[in-house]
Amino acid sequence: MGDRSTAATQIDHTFSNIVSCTSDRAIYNDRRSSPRSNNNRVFMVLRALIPILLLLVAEPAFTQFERTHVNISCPCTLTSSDGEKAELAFGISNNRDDVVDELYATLAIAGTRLSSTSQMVDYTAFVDTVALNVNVEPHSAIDSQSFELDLGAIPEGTYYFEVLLHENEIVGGNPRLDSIWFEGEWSAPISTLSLRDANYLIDSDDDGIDDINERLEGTDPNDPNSYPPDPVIDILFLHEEFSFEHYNTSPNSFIAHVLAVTNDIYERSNSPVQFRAVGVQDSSEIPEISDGESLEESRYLELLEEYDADIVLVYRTRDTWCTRR
Ligand SMILES: [Ca+2]
Ligand SMILES: [Ca+2]
Repeated sequence: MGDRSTAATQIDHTFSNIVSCTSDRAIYNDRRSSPRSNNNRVFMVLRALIPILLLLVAEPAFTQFERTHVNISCPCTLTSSDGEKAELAFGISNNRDDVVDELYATLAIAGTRLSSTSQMVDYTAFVDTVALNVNVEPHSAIDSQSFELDLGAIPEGTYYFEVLLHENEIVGGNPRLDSIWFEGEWSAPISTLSLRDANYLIDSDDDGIDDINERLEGTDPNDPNSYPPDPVIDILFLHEEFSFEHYNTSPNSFIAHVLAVTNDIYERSNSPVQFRAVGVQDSSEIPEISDGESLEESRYLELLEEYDADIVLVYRTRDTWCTRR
């Protein structure tokens, strides 16, 4: 029988394992969604899980970093005075050993448009691509420059704007060097635009919550006494039918214990986030998880909605890389 701290460490490690076995799915779904769904709770989930997510994404992220080494530098702005032409302004840094002289920027939109049957449907599109005509010397940067784009005929709807930086004129299929999102939704048809990059590091009133999330949550980004309540992450736990058999306890008891210890650890770390189980189901009720595959995205989203959960975690004992015996 181990002492309390050893047990706590082990249980926390177990929870980390639960998260790590499934959070790749969470990242995938978050990346696939437009910023419309990137609400504060999801953001808080990801922020709370950053140490674990870093482990998961470290290898591909580092690979990408090594491959690109050419980045957009902000502040970045996107403005239009007539809804037809837009002015895009940003800087570029080149950390490569050679000159970068063939760059393109593509403006993209993601959001919802009005369909022919008068329904709002998800919509993403490339709006325009512009050759930047800049030379960026090795290991140097150029200050913000302006580039003109055509907004064209953006369908009626509401959209977020993204800029992709790439080296080949055709953006599709080519690896992008970098990309940034602009803050806030904008309605089309567009008469004017006035956007700046979504920077989650700006916390004007220093209350610990960045300005963007304060605006999303309806609190005052300039008043340190106005801030959102501490986030609670609602988790739907799925597990194989006999996953917890070897712990000699019921799944509900095991998960409740894991959550209690995890919440205690976060609280002692002064991290204002708490985790809460909103459901525990096994593979007899959710048979899709019994084959070792990830949930289909549509099923994942269905479960999120059904349980009003922020994240779905799947606990398995027989995964090749998540084995716990
Ligand atoms: Ca703030
Ligand atoms: Ca505030």
